[in-house]
Amino acid sequence: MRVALVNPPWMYKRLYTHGIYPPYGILMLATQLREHGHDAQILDANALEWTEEETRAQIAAFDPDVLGITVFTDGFGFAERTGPWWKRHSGGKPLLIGGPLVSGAPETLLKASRADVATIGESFVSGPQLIAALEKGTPLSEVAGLILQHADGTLQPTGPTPAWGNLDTLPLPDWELLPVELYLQGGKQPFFKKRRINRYLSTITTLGCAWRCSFCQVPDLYPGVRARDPELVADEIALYRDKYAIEGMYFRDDILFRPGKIADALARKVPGLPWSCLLRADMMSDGVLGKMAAGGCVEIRVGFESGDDMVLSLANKKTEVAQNRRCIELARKHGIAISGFLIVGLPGETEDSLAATERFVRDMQVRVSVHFPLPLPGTDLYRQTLARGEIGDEAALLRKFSEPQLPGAVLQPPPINQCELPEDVLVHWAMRLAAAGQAADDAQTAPSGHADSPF
Ligand code: B12
Ligand code: SF4
Repeated sequence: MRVALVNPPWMYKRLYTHGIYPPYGILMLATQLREHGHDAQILDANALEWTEEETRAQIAAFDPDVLGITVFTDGFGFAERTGPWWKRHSGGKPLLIGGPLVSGAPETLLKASRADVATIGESFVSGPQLIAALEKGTPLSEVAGLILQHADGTLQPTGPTPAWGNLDTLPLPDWELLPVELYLQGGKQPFFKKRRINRYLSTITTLGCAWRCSFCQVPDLYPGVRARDPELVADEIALYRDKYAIEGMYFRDDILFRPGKIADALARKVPGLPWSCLLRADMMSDGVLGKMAAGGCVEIRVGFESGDDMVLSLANKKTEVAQNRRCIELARKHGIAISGFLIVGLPGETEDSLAATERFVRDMQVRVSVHFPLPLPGTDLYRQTLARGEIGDEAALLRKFSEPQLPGAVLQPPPINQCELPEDVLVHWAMRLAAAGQAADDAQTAPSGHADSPF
């Protein structure tokens, strides 16, 4: 079958001027579908900088039998405008939607986009089965892990999503399905710009997370934790070094599990190749950071979130400020650059907690990117907001997520305030914290690694 999988133009692009990011979910799905003999193509509107109209023209030109759209946080508007267009244009050919926002709010996305099928959670098993069923004309209700939308608008869940048990048996992503040269260069400004690493790719080694922070959807998206064999991860990276002459690697895992083991494998198989990843402070010890440095790690980024233990505890973060401070010291001891993320306005936030966060940033002289909390469907924060009666119309909320970011703003003010402080106070503190983080970054004599997005 001819299957077009679309990575929509990102509305948050303004935040990501320093790099482009592969749509890993549809990259994996397209790779699998091609292995099954389908003509699957990715229409990468984000990387190729197509407008919505250009994207629809590209879809029309490819003329697929099936259209699929991946929907992230900012993708509601595109799905809402493009789904009905596709139905009219194609005379009713199938429309599939998937991705994190769909998994969190499937009913709202199905209604708005008029899609026939939503995949829930991962689609390593359900995705190929779904396309096979469409090709053969067998009932889609026999494929588990979907929600079907019938012509009369009724919705039919097809049962729990089957998980792909052993990630090592998944095919490696076929980067040729994307404009790989653009990704290698990291967009207009290289991702590792400050380190003068000009060619890099990324990979994912883990699905799921062992923690359950209130604002994060990952624990709901992939229950449990599955991780790839570090030796095979290192083999994949060696392959990219040989095939694409990469000079660096970025791990896209939410949290890189077993960083010491991965570092050991990289030290043997791709010695000297610099890499970077996301981690939790409480996973870092002197020994692990030493191994990571020896294995090529040049930068870690950590979800500090707040400089106040009460705010961290209410967010179920399960790390303490002292652990974040210690992690920064240890990383620097091993010559690993460290930066992190803050969330301004989590439940329990006060001017005192924000002042504590500012002290943390200034004392530690650490670069931070600053965000407001989004109640993402599928998170505990969303459920808390819903229980307070503050969600109302879910479609209106998701539409708000897909508004372009304000020029020059750290982020738009939170769509739903999660604390007692007024919005203008939160915006003021967010700017102040961002400035403190920037000052820390400017003060570093050594290059601090990523010049990339605030995410
Ligand atoms: C890498 C990453 C990024 C990268 C790149 C994003 C990208 N295009 O891949 C960057 C850094 C840019 C990024 C930015 C942001 N991200 Co992000 N990111 C991730 C991360 C860590 C991995 C995504 C991934 O590749 N997963 C692995 C693949 C294999 O899984 P998948 O995408 O879910 O796809 C599978 C299925 O969903 C399905 N599928 C997906 N699409 C489709 C389409 C069809 C048609 C079908 C049939 C199936 C299907 O098939 C895939 C294979 O099974 C996830 C967390 C996570 N573990 O998923 C957060 C996550 C997706 N991000 C999140 C957030 C909040 C953001 C930001 C808003 C943060 C911010 N404040 O700026 C921005 C938004 C950017 C945007 N335009 O949407 C949330 C999304 C919540 C939501 N409901 O949308 C997540 C879940 C993390 C969290 N905190 O909860 N992110
Ligand atoms: S924020 Fe990080 S540590 Fe917390 S649940 Fe999400 S992935 Fe896990």
